[in-house]
Amino acid sequence: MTYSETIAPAAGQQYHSDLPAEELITQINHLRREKNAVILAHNYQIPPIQDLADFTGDSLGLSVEAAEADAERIVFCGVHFMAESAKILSPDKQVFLPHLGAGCSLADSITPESLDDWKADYPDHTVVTYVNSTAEVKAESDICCTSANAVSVVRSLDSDKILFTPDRNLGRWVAEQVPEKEVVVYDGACPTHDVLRAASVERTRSEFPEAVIIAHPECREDVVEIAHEVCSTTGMLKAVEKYPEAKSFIIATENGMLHQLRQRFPHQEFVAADGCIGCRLHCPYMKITDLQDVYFSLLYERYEITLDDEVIVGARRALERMMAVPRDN
Ligand code: CIZ
Repeated sequence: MTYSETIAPAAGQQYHSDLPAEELITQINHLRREKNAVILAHNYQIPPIQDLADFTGDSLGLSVEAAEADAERIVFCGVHFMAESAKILSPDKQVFLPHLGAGCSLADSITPESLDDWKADYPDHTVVTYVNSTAEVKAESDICCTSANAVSVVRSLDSDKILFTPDRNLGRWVAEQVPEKEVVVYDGACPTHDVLRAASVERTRSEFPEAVIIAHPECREDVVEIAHEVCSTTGMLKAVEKYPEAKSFIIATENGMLHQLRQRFPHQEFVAADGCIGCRLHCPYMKITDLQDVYFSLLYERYEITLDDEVIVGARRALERMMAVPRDN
């Protein structure tokens, strides 16, 4: 069977292909050329998807790459808010999310309505919203931030009163580093990061006593406190370069990151911080997309991300304001 012979299922039916992985990859490669599409894979995606992508990285970096790419279509292998960010930065391109089940509980923890209610209690505060949020929430915010630039963004603001949303762990970490400002933090969290405790990391460390511990700032305080480096997924790739002599690293973030690290640094060892091959550091939403979803996404041009113009304008303003902030680390 070739890509053109595949029959689209009736409405409500699951798309399914019996093609083996190698054939799916062949068909994906054919389709991406035919459709002038760029395939993006977040660092937390399954390894076969990371391996076939044109670009791998964090959500904002990928959206910026896609905006600069000479492509008509973007297939974003990640979660829903990430594909929205790509659409916000490339409103004239078609953006597709291969699996509609790829949501994000952290992004869903705040809605435009709950943000408005919260803002009403703090009328003098400036709203800083982590990019792990819906486009509508971004559009209601003063400025966005990533886990890489959150501290610089908060420092850059004229205001000393900040509402930080939606991640309470990232917000607490930012507040600790910018003590001169009042940072009121929303009570959302990424369940994949929030489940990890220092005790699990210590158990892993007992097997790798010399390991460098690298943690994502979405982790809880007890984990961040014992880490040697605290950074975004892109920051982790740079952090490893600081330790050319280190034999092993304990990685406290979603386990998809281990694949990127092992590819880039094949002579060093990377282990999941929960000590059980990353079984708890597993985001079900990030892992829901597989090769056949990418194939059907290209073949049937689904599931297209559409956003109201007003939302695009508001969210883009918050993202561009963030992108104009110089990094101070
Ligand atoms: O925004 C992203 O890409 C996420 C979820 C994490 C990171 O640090 O790259």
